[in-house]
Amino acid sequence: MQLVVLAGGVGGARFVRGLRALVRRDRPGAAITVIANTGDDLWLAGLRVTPDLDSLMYALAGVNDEERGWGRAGETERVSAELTAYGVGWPWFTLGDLDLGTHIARTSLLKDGLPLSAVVERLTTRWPLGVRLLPATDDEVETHVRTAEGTMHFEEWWVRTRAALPALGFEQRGVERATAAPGVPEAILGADVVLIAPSNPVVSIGTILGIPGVREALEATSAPVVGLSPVIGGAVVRGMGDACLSAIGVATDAAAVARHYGARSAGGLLDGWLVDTVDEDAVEGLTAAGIATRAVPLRMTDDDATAAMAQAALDLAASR
Ligand code: FO1
Repeated sequence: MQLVVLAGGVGGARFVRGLRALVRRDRPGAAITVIANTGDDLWLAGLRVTPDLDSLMYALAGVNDEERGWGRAGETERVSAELTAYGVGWPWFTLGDLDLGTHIARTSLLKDGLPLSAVVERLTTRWPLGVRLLPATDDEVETHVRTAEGTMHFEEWWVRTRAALPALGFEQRGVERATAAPGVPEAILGADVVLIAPSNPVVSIGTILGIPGVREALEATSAPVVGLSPVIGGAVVRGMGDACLSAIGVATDAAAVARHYGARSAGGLLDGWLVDTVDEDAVEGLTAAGIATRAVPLRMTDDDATAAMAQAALDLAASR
């Protein structure tokens, strides 16, 4: 069974780890391919930093800082302090010493001419992740945020301003020239199920969907597409995704996000959608709109809870 997941960083990593646990326990023959958002990526201190790929890699390798959701466990920041002393990089965007090892290795391989997807493959051979990790694209497509103070890289908006500056719009710099990374369309077309992780619908999932070739593959695949709501009881579970949703005029609500993604039968993305039990009242309306919806517990409190969510998503996909 070929499972494909579209995922961002922090929420995506938690979800994929639970899906992997489910597969290892119940479906050992299944394979998982993760298509990761690369819109948060940036050049900083001369290094290529890829936040969502790194959150996924570190979490699946079991070396992530579980508390923060990004970076490495047991991190130190000696080099970062030196960079700040020299006024290099962003003092408010900490690159830990172990994390810098990843960025230096990635940048070195990129400079050797490897495309990002080959770099990811090379870096992840260090750990048995149990999934295939693919960047949505090998091209540099960075999310920039338009604000009243001007346009800035997503990471500056997200980390320096804590998404407190109202976002007037998002732009994917270079997306018109980009193509999906090798293996991405094939994975989607060959999938038995495509899952949309409970990641940021705008800057993570939305960015992946905007990469030329991705949406076409999603329209063409015979696989059912089932998403899990990143919004529970009118609030995003982590992060500041609500700031992104309001910027595009979508309410921070489980049903609104599903309608934003759209029903596949009406030219949108979703065949199925999982909402948390507190959002049970959304089930009837969404199902009537062509998005088969079920209400199940969606809090990823641990791998078992997340595995149960993943099972519910696979059950919903199978019922299509
Ligand atoms: N997030 C923060 O809130 N503060 C930081 O200093 C920070 C540094 C950082 C360095 C590398 C990296 O891969 C991620 C980092 N993040 C930091 C998290 C980052 O903003 C998120 O991983 C995503 O880009 C948003 O979900």
